Amino acid sequence: MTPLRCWLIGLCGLLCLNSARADLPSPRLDLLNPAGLSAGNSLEVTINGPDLEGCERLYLGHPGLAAEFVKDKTFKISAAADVPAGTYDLYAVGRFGISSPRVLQVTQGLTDVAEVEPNNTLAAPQVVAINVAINGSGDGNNRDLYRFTLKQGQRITIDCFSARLETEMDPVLNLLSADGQQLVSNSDYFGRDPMIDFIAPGDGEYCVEVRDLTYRGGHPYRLHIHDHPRV
Ligand SMILES: [Ca+2]
Ligand SMILES: [Ca+2]
Repeated sequence: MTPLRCWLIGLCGLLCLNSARADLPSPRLDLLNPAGLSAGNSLEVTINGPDLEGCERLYLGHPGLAAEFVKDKTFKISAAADVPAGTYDLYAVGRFGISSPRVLQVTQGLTDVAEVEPNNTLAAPQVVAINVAINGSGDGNNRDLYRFTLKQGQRITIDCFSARLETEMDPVLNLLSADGQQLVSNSDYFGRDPMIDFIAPGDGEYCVEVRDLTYRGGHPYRLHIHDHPRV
């Protein structure tokens, strides 16, 4: 066999090996919805991504976090009351091995609230309390409105988590008075995540509007509305 032939055979073998490797399943977590929960709470999450067949187990990056398989791509996640606030890596484990990670947020001192659609108009927003973490999804060309009551002088933070939770929404926040006048707007505070620090000028109802700058929709976000000190 000539040296050239040996070299070509070797090259073919290498190409075939690389091709075989490229065809191997590669589990990837593209979606975790909701992307977080409050310490001391449990809620169902759904996952999605390629090559997640046979996935009945999640690996969570804190001993106080647990996951129970519910059905295909649905799990019940629990966070013990003493899990510190922060973000933790979450992996799916299935037939093709362990996936790439996604971020799970754990909060302390906030109540989890699930978004309820339709919430698209100032006449019919979703009514929420203060000190909540709302698990919502962007609406494409539409918007999400949440109404709450404040006392004069009450200081609140409205903080929308998207990029920090590795989701693809590019949120914009508009804070409106009860009659729909825009009071404050923000689109980028923590990278592409917006935040509003607001002191109520009077007793009454206020409404925060969340929309996706890219009009894509379907991407989860977590909206914190609280009057805790911001650290
Ligand atoms: Ca929505
Ligand atoms: Ca909506």
